[in-house]
Amino acid sequence: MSDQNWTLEAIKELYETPLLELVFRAASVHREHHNPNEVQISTLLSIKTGGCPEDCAYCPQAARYYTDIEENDLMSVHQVQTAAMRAKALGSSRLCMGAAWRNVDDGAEFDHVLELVKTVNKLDMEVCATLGMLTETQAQKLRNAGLYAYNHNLDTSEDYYKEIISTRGYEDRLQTLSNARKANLTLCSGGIIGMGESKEDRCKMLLTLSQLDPQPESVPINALVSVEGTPMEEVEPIPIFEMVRMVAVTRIVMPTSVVRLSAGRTSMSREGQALCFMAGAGSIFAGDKLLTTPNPDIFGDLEMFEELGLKPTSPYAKHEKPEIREEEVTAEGENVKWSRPGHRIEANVEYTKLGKQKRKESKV
Ligand code: SAM
Ligand code: DTB
Ligand code: SF4
Repeated sequence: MSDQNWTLEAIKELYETPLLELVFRAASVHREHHNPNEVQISTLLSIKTGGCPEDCAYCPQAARYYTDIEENDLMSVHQVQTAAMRAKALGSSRLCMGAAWRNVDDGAEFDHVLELVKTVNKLDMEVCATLGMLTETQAQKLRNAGLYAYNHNLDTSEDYYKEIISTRGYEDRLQTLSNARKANLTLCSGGIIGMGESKEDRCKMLLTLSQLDPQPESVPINALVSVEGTPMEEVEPIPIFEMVRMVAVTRIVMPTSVVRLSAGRTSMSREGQALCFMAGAGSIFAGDKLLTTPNPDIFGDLEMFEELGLKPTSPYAKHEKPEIREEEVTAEGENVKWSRPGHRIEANVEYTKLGKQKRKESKV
């Protein structure tokens, strides 16, 4: 069976396999394509925090919810360089810069992001960015600045997407992934489990990801971090064995991708994480913060690596370092229309009202 030929039935069957059998199969696939003793350390850096116009029900950075994150404008080159150098010294081979934007707008802020990308590229780290929706021209400019990967998650199935976000459509996500691919960027795209979706939704998301040709080089699996003030604040953490299962199925369905054990590690034991590595996770996000929420302490993670005999992966282990090119990129015939589905998600609408009310009260 070629990689893109998975069916929903086959993925669901995998998902229902007895856990230890599933982990064994995933571990076997992992060994065919990856070094099981290497795990990439990737560091997240929120270069622009909060104030996002979107209504993603899981996200503490959506302006309409009442969360107590610290909002920040774009970071300076110096701030980013300092953070990247520290991350590199502690074993990170990738820096992923995140901005709380709906989409990239051309102009001074985007030009500044291009400078940030060049700065990190020159440190010989894999540079990844997650900036929201992107046109092909913008993707090309990022590539010329030395960007290695673009993170843009599908997050869940197309059906369930409509239950968690009303301000954009699934097709926008797929379009951005295609734009990034056309610009020769590697793709990082995965999702979140534990948002109330069904197992079938998880399998459907994996099916869609597996049908991308080529499949994404990196697939982050996040466990929902339920943040107070978001519509998902009361959602219970996903059991660890569901996470292991999801990692294992992802591993089998996309055998050459790096599966990233992403948000949610603060609620996982070392034993739980070790099972995820066994099941094929080949990367973690490290550093005491993800974008806005806590993450395990890096020294604790390095101790865990020591205990498990894991080594951090070197940068550009699979693909070449992108050169910085000073070429002009001109948009030709690009007609960008992102969707505005505008359906109502009652829980989000209620939280938006509550957020506004609380903000008003805190101003008086
Ligand atoms: N604004 C851009 C976008 O939406 O693509 C980039 C930043 S956004 C915060 C990146 C990803 O973080 C989301 O797609 C989602 O998968 C993940 N994320 C956000 N909040 C999360 C949470 N509370 N728990 C787990 N993952 C989360
Ligand atoms: C991804 O899949 N997970 C990371 C990264 N890609 C950008 C983000 C996790 C964010 C968790 C919530 C927060 O810290 O704000
Ligand atoms: Fe904005 Fe991204 Fe958060 Fe959605 S996930 S609210 S687009 S920062």
